[in-house]
Amino acid sequence: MEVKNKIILALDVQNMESALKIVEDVSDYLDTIKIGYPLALAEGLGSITRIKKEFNCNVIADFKVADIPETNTKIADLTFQAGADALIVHGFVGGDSVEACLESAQKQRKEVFLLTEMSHPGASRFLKPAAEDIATMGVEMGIKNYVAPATKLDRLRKIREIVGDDAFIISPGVGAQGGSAKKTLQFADAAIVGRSIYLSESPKNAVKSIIDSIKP
Ligand code: NUP
Repeated sequence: MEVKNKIILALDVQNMESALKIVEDVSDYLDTIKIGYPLALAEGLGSITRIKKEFNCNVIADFKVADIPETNTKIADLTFQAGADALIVHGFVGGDSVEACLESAQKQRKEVFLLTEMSHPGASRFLKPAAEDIATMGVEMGIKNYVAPATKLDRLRKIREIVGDDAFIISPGVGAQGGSAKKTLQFADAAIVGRSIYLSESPKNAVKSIIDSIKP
């Protein structure tokens, strides 16, 4: 996936009107939007369809899919049918559950992002010990896209080492969670930024200043 300016907007607002306003405001600078539960549960899967249609942007559905394979297939099919280009899937549930999402993606020519370790402090207890194994599983399964944390650069670097330079890593935790875009992009291909953009009085200016901050 090509991500303009290496920044992905996490659009975690809870109504369509503000979602559309924010995307419109940043659309000269960003072309990749991550939509997760806050917007999809508030406004339905149609929020993905509408944003994709109105802005012709890449949409990554962040549903952190983590169920048995049969249920994962249904979730993935519905999400891709709604227009999402990619789906974020948890790795800790195991290869069969991830494979179900990959098969759904392949049928519809879409992509899967494998979530390895998470960015919040609580992830250190259960996910950290498993994260390297999850990344290794992803490599064995031929997965190209990964999610790894911007708040833990040593962990992000380790996951990059495992998945290799050809893999595509997107990294949440920049801004509100304390991560730096510039440092993150030493190891990741794109940074995911939510609150620092959508809570700003001017989302466009917030994006511009992040873009400035990552210039060499
Ligand atoms: O490990 C993760 N951490 C994380 O913050 C995996 C994620 N998918 N996210 C998501 O990234 C989170 O749900 C939110 O949508 C976004 C970060 O938003 P913010 O902290 O920049 O507001």
